[in-house]
Amino acid sequence: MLIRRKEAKDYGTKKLIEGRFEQGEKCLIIEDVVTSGTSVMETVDALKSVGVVVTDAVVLLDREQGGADRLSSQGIKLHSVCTLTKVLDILQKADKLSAEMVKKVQTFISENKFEPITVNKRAVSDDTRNSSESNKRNKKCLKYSERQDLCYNVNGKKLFAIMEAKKTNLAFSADLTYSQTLLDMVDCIGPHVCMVKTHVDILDDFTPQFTEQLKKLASKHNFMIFEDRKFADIGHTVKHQYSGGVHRISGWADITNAHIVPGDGVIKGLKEVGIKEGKSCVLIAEMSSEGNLATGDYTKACLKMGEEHRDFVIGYICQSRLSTDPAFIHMTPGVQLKEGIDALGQKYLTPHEVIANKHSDVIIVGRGIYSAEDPLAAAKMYQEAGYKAYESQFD
Ligand code: 5BU
Repeated sequence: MLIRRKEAKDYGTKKLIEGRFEQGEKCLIIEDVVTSGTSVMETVDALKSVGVVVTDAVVLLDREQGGADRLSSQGIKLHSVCTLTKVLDILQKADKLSAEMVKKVQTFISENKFEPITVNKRAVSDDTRNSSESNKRNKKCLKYSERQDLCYNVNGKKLFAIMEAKKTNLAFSADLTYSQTLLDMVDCIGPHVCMVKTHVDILDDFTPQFTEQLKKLASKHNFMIFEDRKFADIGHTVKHQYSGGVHRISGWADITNAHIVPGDGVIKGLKEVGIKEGKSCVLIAEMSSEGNLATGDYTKACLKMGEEHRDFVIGYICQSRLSTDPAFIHMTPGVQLKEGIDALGQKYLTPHEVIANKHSDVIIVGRGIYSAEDPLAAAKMYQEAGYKAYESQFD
């Protein structure tokens, strides 16, 4: 028998899987209740990471909210001892539950189903992108608070929790070149953002103290730090780029990102460093710049890699929602209050277009804030526009 720990003990072997096993051995998972299937998938991932094969899981009660389909799409067959329908039937026949209550529960279950984990075809088909059918499907989106429970990585949960608590889906892209200017601006607009994104390599006066101060501001204002490093090399190299050099990114950035051009070795390399430090990654599935090549099959392959590494990958940089798995967070750069294009091909969409129409989750705004006459007032405007657009999806 093997046991999966929820967290590695901070003493001893630090293993997530306890027990005796040989690589390549098969293991059956036993669970008490399945709702979305997330917990079973986490166990599958932990077992796979140590070379144990899993194809089946047994559950005492299947709440029939889509968990079986989600697991099946990941190659896991779920066998349930009992389903919620059976339990309701037994209780009603034994006069323990009124017909009215049974109906209420059935309605709740049918309205709160989790969609199977699949690659959304909108990733490769522009024709369907604006179709009313796909818009209708996306209208059924879940609230941040509901999605946070489905995340596979602690940083995904944390980001959703911050967005809900601070009522903001605004990420500030702090592309400033002097540390103190950047820190002062972040201190000023910190209450209005869920995340601050940096390009630490454009700072003219970088010192390790800069990252210490940024971390302090992140605690003070409750935002996450995202270093937009865009790793794009083989696994062995990115491991060093992520943990070492002058910037030591894995030590202070909660989230970083990667291009998938090298294949999933880039994710594996980053994961080796980041996962034990509680860090996470987003994959660049699409870009905002004119003529970029991150489209079609490339985007599709990116989503697949994200799903395969969902213990570390929390979402995608993209121009619209791509994955139907509500655990993944979609972040969109190229946002200003007016649509347009800059002199170097950066294309801009409005917060409303990005969140309400394209169903992304986070707007990433740089010059729209730091080049504004009053950056604080601008940040408030973007916060309000982004959050209103999010809420409009539930009207
Ligand atoms: P802007 O000033 O709002 O245009 O800044 C956008 C930021 O997002 C900037 O840091 C870019 O490097 C970053 N970005 C982007 O604009 N488009 C992309 O596709 C990706 C990142 Br990936």
